[in-house]
Amino acid sequence: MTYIHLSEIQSRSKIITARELTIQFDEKPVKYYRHGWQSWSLAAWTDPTPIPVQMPAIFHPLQVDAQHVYKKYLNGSWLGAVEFADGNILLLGALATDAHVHLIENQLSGHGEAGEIEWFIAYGQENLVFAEYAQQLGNRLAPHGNTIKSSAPRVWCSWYSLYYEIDEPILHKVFNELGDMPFDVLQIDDGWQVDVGDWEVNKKFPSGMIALADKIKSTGRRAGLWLAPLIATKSSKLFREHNDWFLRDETGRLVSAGFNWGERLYALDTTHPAVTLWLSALMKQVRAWGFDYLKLDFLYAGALKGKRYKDMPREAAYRESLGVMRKAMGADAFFLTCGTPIIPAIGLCDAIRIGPDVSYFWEAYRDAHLLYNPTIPGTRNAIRTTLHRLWLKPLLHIDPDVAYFESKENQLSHDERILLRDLVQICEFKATSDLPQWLSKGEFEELRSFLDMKPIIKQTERYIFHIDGRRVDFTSAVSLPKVPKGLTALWGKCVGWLGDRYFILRLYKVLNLGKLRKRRSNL
Ligand code: 9PG
Repeated sequence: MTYIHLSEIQSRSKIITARELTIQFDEKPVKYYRHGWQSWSLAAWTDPTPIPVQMPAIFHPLQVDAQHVYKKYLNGSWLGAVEFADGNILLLGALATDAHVHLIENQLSGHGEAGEIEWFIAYGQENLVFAEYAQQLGNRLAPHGNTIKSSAPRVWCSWYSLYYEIDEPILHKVFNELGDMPFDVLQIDDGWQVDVGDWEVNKKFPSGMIALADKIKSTGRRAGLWLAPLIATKSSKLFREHNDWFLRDETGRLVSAGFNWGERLYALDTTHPAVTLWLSALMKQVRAWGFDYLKLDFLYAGALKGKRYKDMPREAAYRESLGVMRKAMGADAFFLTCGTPIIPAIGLCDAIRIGPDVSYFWEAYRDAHLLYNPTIPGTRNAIRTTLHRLWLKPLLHIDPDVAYFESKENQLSHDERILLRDLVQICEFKATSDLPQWLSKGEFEELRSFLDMKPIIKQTERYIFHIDGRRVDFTSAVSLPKVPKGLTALWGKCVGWLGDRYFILRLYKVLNLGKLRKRRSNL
């Protein structure tokens, strides 16, 4: 165990190799920077007090690092920081995978989960400290130069308007009506596949995947496709036919990868030689269809705790699987990672989703106040976490998720929609799912000028930016809900309990699908 006192690092940064490391300071911190494990997990400066364990627990594998979620003290993945009364911060960050940081009273500590690693420690002004950490991460995880090959693509993605309700005629209609809107990529999201695990085209696309990619390419754009290659639903053929490919714990039980699509999810053991071959073949197949922009999602599954075919640390195993997929898809493909543990993805992909999903609403009372869940889709959740991960920008393209322009099917206020658009401009990775059919003439033109804009961005305070000289204040999006007390807390527990029941989740899925179909019928 290595001990350091803050006075030893003031005014210069340090890199120390250790498995366990503790930095001691005398003054009580005023804020704590917690950094969640994967794209959707919370990242934010908060009061230095623990927050409730988010509910429902069934979602833990896909929303947080399930290994640490019940810890009573403040903790985060790979890095943590404290802010002192004078505004200076102390950051402790791992320069490797498989590491965790925690804060107990006046001690910020790091723990290498798989042995000795390098730790970056710096004290000073927030922006400088994070910039230096990003640089050091880049030196180690992207040593051949960062992966930013060109400017970020402008993407139309099918998810946030059509959700699962995509089919060939609807997408063709959208592609035609987008006209010459300056998108570089048209990306098909979830809904084209037979099942999660069975990456073959379903009946809604009778002309097949090659024809779909051809249709996109005929509009002069790159064809993009969503896949979740490291998970499978219980009902999939993959799960039934290759049960031995899935991750199990020490006792031989299947490891849960959470719940979605009204089903239990399981994770592939990516170190199994047959799985590696299957993943490579899948990437090559998708390229052969004509897609060269790949949004690979639910990737956390590759880094869950379990007993692997090859005995290696879980995040190192995940990183290796990203390398396998990258190699198979080719360096010329654009690779967006989503639902991914953050640090292990650096250097292997072109872009990374750095927050939870946006939504056509700001915040849901049930999710924010009863379940205390900041990872569930919602625009406020997305803005909060994305803002706190902007420091990753020098390393790779950062995806804040889509912006909205339509007001027809949207519950966001005008100001909320603008705030989200401003954040998207700051990130530079610009996408929307808006259907041309939903956009008024004015909104259609707003979208066009948004895509064409290259504003000058200046940050003057933690949450204050100037976009082409216009002051933008993100403060309204960053605070966390009040910790529920009394009856609200009790009611929250009940809702959380219900949310852990499979039959309730299945019922919820059916009701939700009805809602989505109704939205689509408004075309
Ligand atoms: C497709 C979507 C979209 C979206 C992704 C991902 O349960 N969850 O916490 C949860 C979070 C996000 C999520 C799905 C479930 O969305 O981020 O862009 O591709 O999958 O299913």
